[in-house]
Parts: sequence; structure tokens; C-alpha cells
Amino acid sequence: MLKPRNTATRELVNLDGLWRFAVDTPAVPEPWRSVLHGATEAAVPSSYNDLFVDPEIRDHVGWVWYQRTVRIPRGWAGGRVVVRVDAATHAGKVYAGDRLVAEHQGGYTPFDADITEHVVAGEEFRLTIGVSNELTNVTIPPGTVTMTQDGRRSQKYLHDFYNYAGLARSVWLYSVPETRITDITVVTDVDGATGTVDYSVETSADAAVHVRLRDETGAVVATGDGADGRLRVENAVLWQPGAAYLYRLEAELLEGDDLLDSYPLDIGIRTVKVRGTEFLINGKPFYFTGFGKHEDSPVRGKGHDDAYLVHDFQLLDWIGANSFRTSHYPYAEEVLEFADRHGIVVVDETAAVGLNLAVTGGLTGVGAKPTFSPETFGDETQAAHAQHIRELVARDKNHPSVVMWCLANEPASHEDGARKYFEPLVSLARSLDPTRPVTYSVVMFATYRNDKIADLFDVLSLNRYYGWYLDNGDLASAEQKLEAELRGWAEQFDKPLIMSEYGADAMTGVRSVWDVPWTEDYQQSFLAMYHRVFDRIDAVTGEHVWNFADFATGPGIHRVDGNRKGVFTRDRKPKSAAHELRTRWKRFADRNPT
Ligand code: BDP
Repeated sequence: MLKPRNTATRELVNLDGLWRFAVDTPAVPEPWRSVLHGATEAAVPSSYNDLFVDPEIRDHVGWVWYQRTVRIPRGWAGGRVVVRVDAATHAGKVYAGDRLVAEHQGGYTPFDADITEHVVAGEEFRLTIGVSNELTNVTIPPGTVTMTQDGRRSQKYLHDFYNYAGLARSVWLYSVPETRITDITVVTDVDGATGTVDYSVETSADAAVHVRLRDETGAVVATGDGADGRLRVENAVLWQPGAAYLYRLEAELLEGDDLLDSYPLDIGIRTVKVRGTEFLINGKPFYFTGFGKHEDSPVRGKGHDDAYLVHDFQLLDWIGANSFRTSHYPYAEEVLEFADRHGIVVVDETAAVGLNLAVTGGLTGVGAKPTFSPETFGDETQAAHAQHIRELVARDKNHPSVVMWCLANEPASHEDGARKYFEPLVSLARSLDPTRPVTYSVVMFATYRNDKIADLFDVLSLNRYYGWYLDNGDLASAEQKLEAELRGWAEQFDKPLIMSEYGADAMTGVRSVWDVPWTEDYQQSFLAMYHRVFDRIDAVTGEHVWNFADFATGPGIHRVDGNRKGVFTRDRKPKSAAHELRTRWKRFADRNPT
């Protein structure tokens, strides 16, 4: 799915800013039919929850409405006019005037509404977007809506991060020509000093396709004709972790000499492969250092923010991180583009967090019901998960920074039914993208002895909390158990192991000379213990600390003002552990030579 861009044949108007905003109420049926009266205003992009002081808005369960007036530029007669919503969390409905023009399920992938028939160039129209925050057993991620005793609807979910909702990413108005490029797929390979770029251009109607590849100086290094083809780049400069290099593929649609459409796509030439316990980028073993992150900041919630984007990547660089996982949902496309340009490696995760009835908000328990069953997570959940994987791959397939798909976080992979649920999803991901390895983040109850799906995946990503949820405060016992378990995985499977989560909560300023949980010192000793173990086990191919920064969580008694496992505070100040990591990861530069 192509990101809207300004090109020689397409125009783009950004619709971010203040929108009229109202919570859905039975008192105003069909609120899209008129101007939202008495409405307050909400910022786009932003989650709406923390903008307001009114708990009825913050805790509302169901639809909210965003509305604004939009003028179609005068010169847009002739082509198609489209509204793009980069994310409506977790479901969206778009109205042009009174007309429903698009509906979408899933809070972290974009969708378009073609509004050509409902608008007139040069004139204004009323754009209303409904957004629902409801999670059920057939949404990804899942949740349940229950009724409180006094008749309020209450949203419960199976993950600890706060269920932020709204228009957290940009909204766009754009024009495309009637005969146009609808998609581009690029697969790259390396053959000695030559890079190959297999491209495939999809179009809305038959027309001649011409492509041109430029290097970073703007020089044309290869050209091709036809909708599919292979470009060869002699002495290609590869996209490397820590040393990004992007070529620009310019695709053109022509009728004779007339340019019907053009679309530029920045691509990186690189390869990704798994060989035994090694993760190879461009044929060289790569060791992941970095974090599981969240899209999370004060006031904006999950709202995309370019300032935080730049600053977070600065901190990744400062600390020596070469990668991160988009825990626990696909991040804004701007984040991936930035990673492409700056050589940061991304493990791209779906929003499938919480397919596990034995885990609630990061805490352990025994599920009262089986996780995978027709009453709990069955065929409909699986279908929603499959659709989400299709949309994720469609959006992110061309990013060189994305080296692997993570299909779920901490599913109940040790329970009966897990294999039946996951086998088709793994096949689907492989058929959509045969070039990237697939992984899942393994919950601590799923061990090398009882896990039922590990063999289906290329890389095993383990989330482990020895020393926190288990053996809290006893790092000596934690060290023995961690090592024993990692050795078990390494002996059982000839696959790379990535520690995709390990971390301890720490409150800034709370200190101790002893191993006291919640202190900065304990977080630091905890990480140092894990690192000693990793260094003793060859199959460990990467370490992603949980979490990059403190983040907001849903209601519950087990958190103090959010999850405090951040190595940085929520406002991005380093805790002591940041220095421990920095010393270690800067030394690793020689493990990952560019
Ligand atoms: C893991 C989850 C993660 C939580 C973490 C924690 O994958 O989302 O935030 O636990 O409890 O189980 O800190």
C-alpha cells in the first residue's frame, strides 16, 4: 500500500490540526449529518484520552467523533480524490458529508476513502471520522467490554499498556490520476559487487511502465521497462545497519510521451537470512542491541510526534542500540522511514498482543479458560489476525530497515490449539513475504519443553523476567534459571535466540547498595546479570531490553504511575542502567562491523 506523496502527478494536503470532537451519545444520533454542536476540540495527531480532564472522555468506551471542514483544491478536477487515515485506533468510519465512504478495523494500519463522487473541486465539504476504542475477542489486539454494577461500560484488555485511542497519526487529502500506480513491491539481492532490484508495479489500468533507479547523488544507475523486471546495480552501495544507503526508484506510467502517473520509492539494497543460529544481514552475522519500545509520550499518548521521533533515535544512537522491536503494534510509517534513512534495524510486530488468557497485564496466573477455542480466540480472531498481517506486510514490505516480522507477542504458545491457530498465519506471512524471517515473542510459561509452535518460526524471541516476576530480588537464583532455560532452547532448536524482553521496574532516585527491587541499582544489576548469561551462550543473537522508556499503563494495582521498566523515564531522562548499556553496546561496535 503506497504512502500518499506529492509527485509530478499527485498532490497532497495534510489535515492535521484541531478538529471538532465529541464522544458518541444517544442524544445526538448520526452526528456526521451536521456540524458537531457544542463540540470541544481535539488535536490530530494525538490520542484523545489525556487531552481532557474529564474522566468521562478518558474512560469512554465506544465511538468518538472527529470533524472538520475541508476544501478541495481548485485544480483537482479530473482525477480521484482520496482521504487517507494513517491510523484510527481501533476502528474507523469516514463520512464525506452525509455519506459513509470507508470503514476499517484495526488501529495501527492505514486505510483510504475514495471520495471523488461526493466532493467538488474548489468547494468545501464536512469530513467526519468516527473512531472506536472497543476491543473484543475478535479484534486484534483482543479485549472484552463488561458492564459495571452501576451500568457503565468498562473495557478490559490483556496487555498492560494503556488503551490509548483516537486519530494518533496524520490524516491526508490527496489526489491521484485516474490511470495510476496502485502498488510497488521491491525485493533486493546481492551478487558479488552487483545489487539486484526486482520490482513489480501494479496499475489501475494498462499503460506502459518505466522505472529508473537513482543513487544518492541523483545519478541514474539503472532503468527498466515493463511492470515487472530486474534492475542490476554494479558496485552497489548496500543498506547496512549503522550505515544506511538509499536508492530512489522512480516509477512512471506513460501513454506515448504523456506522463500519466509517477511515484518515487526510497529503497535499500540488502539481504536478510537465517543460517543456523546466525541472523545474517548482507551475509554477515548481526547481533541485535536495543529495546522493545512503545509509541507513548505525555499528553499525546500514542500520538505520532516528530520531535520525540528525532529525540528517541538520538538516544538510541547515544546508547549504542542498533535496533528495536515495534512492540506491540505497527508504528507510524514515519518511524520506519526514519529507520531506513538512519540505518536502524527494525523487528516489525503485529498488534497481536494478549492472545493469552493466563497473562494479565504482565502478571502471571492460570487461565480459567483455554486461550484458543471457539468461545475465546477462534476462527474469527484468527481471520482478524490474518487480515492484520496482510495489511502490515502491504504497508511495510519495502522498508530496508524491517528485517523480520514478529507475528504476536506472548501468545499462549504452550496451550493446546496454539498450533492450529498459528500454522496458517505463519504460512500466510511467508507467502506474502518470502524474503523476511518470522518470529514471535515467547511468554515465560512457554518453555523449550512445552511450547507447541517454535519449530514453525525462523527466530525465537524470548521474553523472560527471572529476577523480576520470578525470583524477585534474588539475582543469583535468577541467573541459574535463566542460563538453564537458554541452554535448553539452544540445545533443542538450531535457531537464533533473541532476548526480546528482559527488564526490571526502577523508580528514578530510589537507590540501594543491596539488591532491592524498584531501585535504579537493581535494574542495573539485573541487566548486568542477563548480559553475563548471554555472553556464555552462542545461540543468543540479540538483546532487546524491556523497555526503552517508562510508559502509561491501564488501571491496575501492580504499577506505580505506569510501567517503570524504562531505561529512560517517560520524558526520556536516562536512569543509571542507561550507562551500563551504553558501555556494553558501544563495545559491540566490533561485533557488528559495517
Ligand atoms: C511482558 C509484556 C509487556 C509488559 C511486560 C511487563 O510483553 O508488554 O509490559 O511483560 O510486565 O509480559 O513489564
